[in-house]
Amino acid sequence: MSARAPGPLPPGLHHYPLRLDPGEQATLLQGIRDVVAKAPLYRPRMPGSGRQFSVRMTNCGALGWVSDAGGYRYQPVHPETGEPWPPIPDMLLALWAELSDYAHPPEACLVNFYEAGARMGLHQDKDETDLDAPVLSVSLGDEALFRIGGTERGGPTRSLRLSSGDVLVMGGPSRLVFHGIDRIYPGTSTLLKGEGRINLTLRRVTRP
Ligand code: MD3
Ligand code: FE
Repeated sequence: MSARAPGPLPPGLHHYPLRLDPGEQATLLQGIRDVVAKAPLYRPRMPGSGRQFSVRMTNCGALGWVSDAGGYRYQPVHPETGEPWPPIPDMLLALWAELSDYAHPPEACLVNFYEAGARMGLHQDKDETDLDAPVLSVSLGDEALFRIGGTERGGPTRSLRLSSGDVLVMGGPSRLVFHGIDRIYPGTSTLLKGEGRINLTLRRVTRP
C-alpha cells in the first residue's frame, strides 16, 4: 500500500514531508503547550445544529477562528475566557516566511487537536477576506488520512497520509479546494505523551 494515492496533487498544493526534524517538532510542541496553557482547548459547535466538533481547538495570533451559534468567524479573543490569543511561536512565523511566497505575516494560527476517533468533514476554508494568501499547515503527532478534492463539492477526491513534521502549503488554485481529515492512526507517533494529533494552520485573514 502506498502512502499516497496515485494521481497528481492539485496545482498550488505543496507537500513537504518531514519538513521539521524530531528536535524541531519537540520545540514547536513546547510552544503549542505554552499556547494551550494560556488559551485552553475547547470544543466548538456547528452554527446550525449546535452539534459539537469531535476536534478540540484553540488559536494563537492576532485573530482566531471560532465557531458557535453565532456562526464561523475570526475574532481577537478566546470565546470562553475572553482573553486575547497568545502570540504565534517564532518557528511558525519563520516557516511562513520561508514557504508561503507571501509578503505579509500570518494573522491567525488555528490549533486543532484530534483524539483517536476525531475527524473533520470535507469543507472549504473561505472565512478569510484575503484569499490571495496561502494556508500553511503543520502536522504533529499521530498520522492522519487527509482527503482533498476540487473546488466543487461532490467531485473526485484523493487521499494523502500526513505524518508528524509534515508541512502543507495550499495556495493559488488549491486555496479553495474541499478537504478534510477522514481518520487518525493512533499510536503511529511518540511525539505526544499519549495518542492524538495536532494540526496547526497559519492564515492571513485581512488584506494587508
Ligand atoms: C487545503 N485542518 O483547520 S490541514 C482546517 O488537519 C483544516 O486539521 C485539517 O482543514 C487538519 O481548516 C487539514 C491541511 C489544510 C488546511 C487548510 C486548507 C488543507 C487546506 C485550506 C485550503 C485547502
Ligand atoms: Fe480546512
